[in-house]
Order: sequence, then structure tokens, then C-alpha cells
Amino acid sequence: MNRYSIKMRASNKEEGHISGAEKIIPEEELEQYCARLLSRALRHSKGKPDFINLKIEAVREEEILHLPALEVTTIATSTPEEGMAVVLDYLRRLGLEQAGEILALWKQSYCMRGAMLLDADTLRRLEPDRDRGIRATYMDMETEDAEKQSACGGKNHFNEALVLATKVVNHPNILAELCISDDPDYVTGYIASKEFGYVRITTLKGLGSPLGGRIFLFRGGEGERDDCIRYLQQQKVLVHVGGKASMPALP
Ligand code: PML
Ligand code: MG
Repeated sequence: MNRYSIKMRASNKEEGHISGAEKIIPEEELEQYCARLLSRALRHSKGKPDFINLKIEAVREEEILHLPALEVTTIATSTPEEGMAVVLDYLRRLGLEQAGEILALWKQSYCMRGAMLLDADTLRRLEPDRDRGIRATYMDMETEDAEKQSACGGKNHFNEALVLATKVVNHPNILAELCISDDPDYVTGYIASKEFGYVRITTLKGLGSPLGGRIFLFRGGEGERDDCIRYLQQQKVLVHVGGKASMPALP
């Protein structure tokens, strides 16, 4: 099957970044998805874009890594403090003694476009560009059409985050991912790892706060870091919900 990667990003001079999304879809759905992503860019609550970029690239089947979606658990919390205590507990389950220090560093990711890549042991930041951070990209969810289309109509925080987290924590040198949304109306966040899957925490920040960011916790050497960054930014991944299959071997 011929597939294409589509990436959309929209911005304007007042707001800066307004909206972004990506898909990996069969050729016959390309025109339909371009129209949907354009519509998403044009109708965003943050404002009207004065710049929209649609990037379309062919993807060969053999380039795609197929992964089963992480198992999802939801933990109900009613305050950000309770939510943070849950994250702390899961970090400790991973044997990370500096869990408190890791939580304190999370704030540094709030103004970044991508995620912080943090050495879980030395707590050294490993991103080559600290403002940009590391952007995990080239990934999508493989589901029945109806579900996928509804997910594409507007932003579906949960689906998009599950896809991203599944890709990220499947790299052998990533221990976990931590995420707080930067959407002021969205207070659910998560911690994900291969050990315990995707743990949704229903309140991880205060309503109305635009502050959010991601940390990818890394363990490994210099060469592994470069390989990990290449995987996060370039490996094409399709995440299967309720199924499993893996084509190219994991890096
Ligand atoms: C974002 O893209 O703003 C992050 C979304 C986090 C989703 C958490 C969830 O609903 O499970
Ligand atoms: Mg966001």
C-alpha cells in the first residue's frame, strides 16, 4: 500500500503557533485528510492563521515500525498536588531515586516547542537545541476509519498523546515520558513507560494554566543518545489500537 505522511502547522503574527497535526495515511485518503487538516487549521480557537504549512511526503511500507498501543490506566486526582504525588510514585517504581529533582526540572520544559531529553541518572539535559527541544514526529494511529476520522476532525488530546507516548517509550533507552498539556482547558496529563503503560492522571495542573511540557527520561551513552534522537524525530511509526505487529526490528 502506498502511504503518505502529512504534517500541518499553522501560525499567525499575534499568537505564533496556532495549530499542528500529523497523519500517516493511505494514498487514497490523502486528499480527504489534507482538507480535514486545513479545516482544523482555519477553525482553531486560538485565532486565524496567516501562515499554513502542509508538508506531504511518500512513506515506503518497509520504513514503518508497527507498535501495539500502550495499555491505559486512569487515576482520578482532584488537585495538581495529588496528581504530582502520583507521578512521583510511578517514578520511584522505576527505581529513580531522584524523582523529586526530576519533577522540579519539569518546569524548564514549559517554554519549549518540543520535549526535554533528560538523563535519568545525571539529570543532564541532552537536547542539542534547548529552546526547540526534541519533537517526536512521524507517527499516527491505525484504527477503523470512522474512529480515525472523528479523531482528525478536531484535536483529540488523548489519542494523539497515546500515539506519541507509545512511540517514545518503545525506544530501548527511554525509561519514561512525563506530560502536562499546554492547553489551558486541559488538565489531564500522564506518565508512560514500558513497565506500566500509559497512566492518565486526571488533574495534573490548574484549569486555565497555559503551562505544560514534556520530559523524555533517557538512560544510555552518547551514541545511544544520537540514535534515540534520530528515532524520535525520524522513525515512521503506526500505533495499533487493540492489535499488534512489528515490522522493522526495534532500534
Ligand atoms: C497535549 O497535546 O496538549 C498533551 C495532551 C495530554 C493528554 C493526556 C490524556 O488525555 O491522556
Ligand atoms: Mg499543545
